[in-house]
Amino acid sequence: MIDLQTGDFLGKDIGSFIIPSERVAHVQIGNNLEHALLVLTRTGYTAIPVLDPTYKFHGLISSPLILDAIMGLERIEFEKLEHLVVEDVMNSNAPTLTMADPLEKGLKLLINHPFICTVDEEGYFEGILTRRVVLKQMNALVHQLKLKEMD
Ligand code: 4BW
Repeated sequence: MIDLQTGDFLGKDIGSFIIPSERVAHVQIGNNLEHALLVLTRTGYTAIPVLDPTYKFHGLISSPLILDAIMGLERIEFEKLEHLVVEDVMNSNAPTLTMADPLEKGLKLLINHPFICTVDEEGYFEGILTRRVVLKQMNALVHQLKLKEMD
């Protein structure tokens, strides 16, 4: 919860707002697209992080990227799912944050992205900052400010 006494919501480190890596669904760079589509479908998420076996962050994979990769001229080429790997298709230009970044930086990035991956200084994956978590905190802040106004 945001503390109104100490204030400065936007200046807070994002560390306390992230979903830790062990609770984030992910795939590995060498997995085939069939496996990635299974993970996306089973978890219900539209995009998830791509890591290597040492947990280094490499990019994001999403259902639209997978569908685009198997889209033929006249039909969806489902047989490609087995042969293409995540590394061939993922978005490797996704922005990242570090735990020490201020929430303000995360907030700006979340305007255009539903979640941002957090990495350490060597690029190892630490977790994600999602729109849901930030909006929940902001909603609580607005509510507290409203109650304070009524005092
Ligand atoms: O399975 C779900 N469980 C819950 N609790 N909420 C879900 C689930 N699937 C979707 N949602 C809700 C969340 O509010 O729909 C929003 C959009 O989902 P998305 O993007 O398009 O799949 C969710 O918003 P969010 O929590 O702010 O999450 C933003 C995005 O972050 C999600 C997904 O791409 C990613 N994400 C969130 N939690 C994740 C995750 N990726 C992997 N593992 C997780 N635990």
